[in-house]
Amino acid sequence: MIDVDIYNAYFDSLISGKRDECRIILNNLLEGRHSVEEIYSGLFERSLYQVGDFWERNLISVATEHMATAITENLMILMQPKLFATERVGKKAVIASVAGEFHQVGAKMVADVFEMNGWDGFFLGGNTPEKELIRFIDNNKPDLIGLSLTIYFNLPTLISTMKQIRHHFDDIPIIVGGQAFRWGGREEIKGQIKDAFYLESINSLNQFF
Ligand code: B12
Repeated sequence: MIDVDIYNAYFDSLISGKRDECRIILNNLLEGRHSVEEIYSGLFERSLYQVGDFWERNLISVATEHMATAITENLMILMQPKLFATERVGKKAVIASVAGEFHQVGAKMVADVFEMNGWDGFFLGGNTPEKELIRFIDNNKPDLIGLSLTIYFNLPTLISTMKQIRHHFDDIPIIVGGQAFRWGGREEIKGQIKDAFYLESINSLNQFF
């Protein structure tokens, strides 16, 4: 667990745009006993959720929220030595957010967890057009597909994308996750698409490793 004072110092630096201070705090945590998962959930996820909360309450501007997200995405690059140190296992996962879904940090974390466990984690980012996703899957023949959803209104797009994937590829398991499922949708996934699963968090990915 990340010390509360360290977290608070990081959060203050993040919303003040002090990139170098964020970097120093992160590097100290990486040199200490903190795992990638702890940093992803206890530092990056927690701070972005707090950014969202501050934005909702008008305590920070949209510009500050954009800046905090950009800083976080840059800091995630510093995690790379930890991610690629693992021996490759010869498996591939394609991870994306569907068309209309611009939130991509969670999906990137999922792809990183696969990389850290020796898989090739192809990360396609946010707002991935359905046809392009299908084409990418066809070209790369992954062992698993992961889709991330944050905005509940994008659920119909997610479901139609999953149906298209299943239409073209009968046997590649699909996992889905993200904050949208706080509002519902888990049953639709389970009932409508073969070999499709909702996963609560990145910790649930351990079943694949
Ligand atoms: C950054 C941000 C944006 C950025 C995203 C940029 C980017 N590069 O990703 C931009 C500016 C695009 C944006 C836009 C919008 N946003 Co926004 N955004 C956020 C913010 C502040 C952070 C998102 C984030 O990265 N969180 C951190 C990641 C790590 O968390 P995560 O996605 O939940 O992922 C974790 C788990 O869910 C899980 N997971 C995620 N995906 C998957 C997939 C699988 C397979 C698995 C196993 C696990 C898994 O693992 C991750 C790690 O633990 C959130 C606040 C929040 N609570 O998250 C608001 C938030 C999500 N946004 C919100 C809103 C309303 C919007 C807009 C509608 C605003 C608007 N009026 O335009 C638009 C919608 C755009 C769209 N169509 O997608 C609301 C949503 C409210 C709701 N009830 O749905 C939030 C919660 C803010 C708030 N407090 O109100 N946003």
